[in-house]
Amino acid sequence: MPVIQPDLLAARFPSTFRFGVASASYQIEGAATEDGRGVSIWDTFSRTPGKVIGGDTGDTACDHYHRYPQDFALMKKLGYDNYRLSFAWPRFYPDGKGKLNQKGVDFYDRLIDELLGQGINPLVTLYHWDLPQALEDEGGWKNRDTAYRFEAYAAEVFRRFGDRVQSFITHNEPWCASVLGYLFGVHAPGLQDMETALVASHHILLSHGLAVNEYRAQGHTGQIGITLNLNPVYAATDDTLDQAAATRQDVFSNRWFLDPVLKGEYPKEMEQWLGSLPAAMRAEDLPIIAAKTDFLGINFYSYAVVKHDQEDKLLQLQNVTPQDHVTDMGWPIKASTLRDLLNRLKRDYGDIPLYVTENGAAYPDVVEDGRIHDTERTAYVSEHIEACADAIADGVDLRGYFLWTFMDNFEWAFGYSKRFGIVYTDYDTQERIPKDTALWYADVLKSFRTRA
Ligand code: IFM
Repeated sequence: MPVIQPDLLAARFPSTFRFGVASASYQIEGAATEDGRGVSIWDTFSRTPGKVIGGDTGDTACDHYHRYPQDFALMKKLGYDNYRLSFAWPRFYPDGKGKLNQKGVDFYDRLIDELLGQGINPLVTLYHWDLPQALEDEGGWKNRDTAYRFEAYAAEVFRRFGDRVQSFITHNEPWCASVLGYLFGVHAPGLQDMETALVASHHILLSHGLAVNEYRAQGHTGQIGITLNLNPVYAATDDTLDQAAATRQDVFSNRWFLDPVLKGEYPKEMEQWLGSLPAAMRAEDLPIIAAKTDFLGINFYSYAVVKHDQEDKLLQLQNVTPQDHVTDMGWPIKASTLRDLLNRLKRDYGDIPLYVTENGAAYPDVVEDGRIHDTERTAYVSEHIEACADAIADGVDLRGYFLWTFMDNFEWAFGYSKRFGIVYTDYDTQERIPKDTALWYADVLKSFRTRA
């Protein structure tokens, strides 16, 4: 599919639409021990041999902690005027609770002021996976108390930043935090237990609802929501067994989180599949979890095609998604599935305002004469922005699109081996080089701002 011309693409969006770029604290900041920051579960996990490719850690990452003024100046130069970032809980509360670390607060004070000074609008995520290790030592998200500690941290952030930051996201991808972290063990804290993952997911969602209620109680006029990573699922055939397999995968990947947040209930299929839910997933928490949000954030990367397979232990299915068109992560690409997903959300969950809070692709970039010709990434982004425009034309209330990610950074268990940035990071020199996609996206945003 050809890359669509920036002005033609931009013309398809309403003037209120927010285009931006996204990032997360542990992936870019570095300065892991500076100014009183506490240890996070990702410090512990990445320093454990064998957990992250190449033994990489976020100790230095993009050194954004020291270079944010230059990074924001580059954003401004490229015309990116909406920026989704996350705050690191261990900078506020090194032990997750107790005494506030003033130097951590001061850092984000300076950072937010710098952003606003550059005319860039911040959207702040409170939790993008860097749980204070001290809380993990007390059980992490499987301990109900962590939800109340999160509420206290969120309350402090809202009090201090609620005037300057108009958009907050409570959690980023609770599916990853609980399933990758507590069931598959490939993310921090690296546990492998189904019941623990279920309970962790419930407490994360509880903490989300508590934070939303706290935001309202403080009387802020901005907006608050949650970001879920969603993966549309298709059955390989019309066969009823394959259709049922697709439903199971959809419950596992999507409805486990969508239903409690937007409907105040867990999918009944979960109980059929698991026998019963753990007692710690208290039914009386569901009205809190379903606290009304102002929007739903969606992180979208790929899709899945599945068929029934009795031999598979977890969900009795096999992933048969075509592998002929994949990114460097091996994630299959089909942009029309984003349009399907956005329409499905409207159909099944009502007309809640939606944001694509992440979308992007990793490719093995090479610098040639100071340029990075990342044509595959440009095509990926162009097709997906077009899918957003199609969904809006279908009547979906989509309000924004945030590209993942501004610059190459620490890609969790893949360390620095995967590059998702539209700006190239030279990890030896910390030089930033805008890739061709960054320049193309700058043109889209320029056309968007100046269109008739
Ligand atoms: O890098 C991650 C991000 O932290 C969360 N969403 C998916 C991205 C790519 O894997």
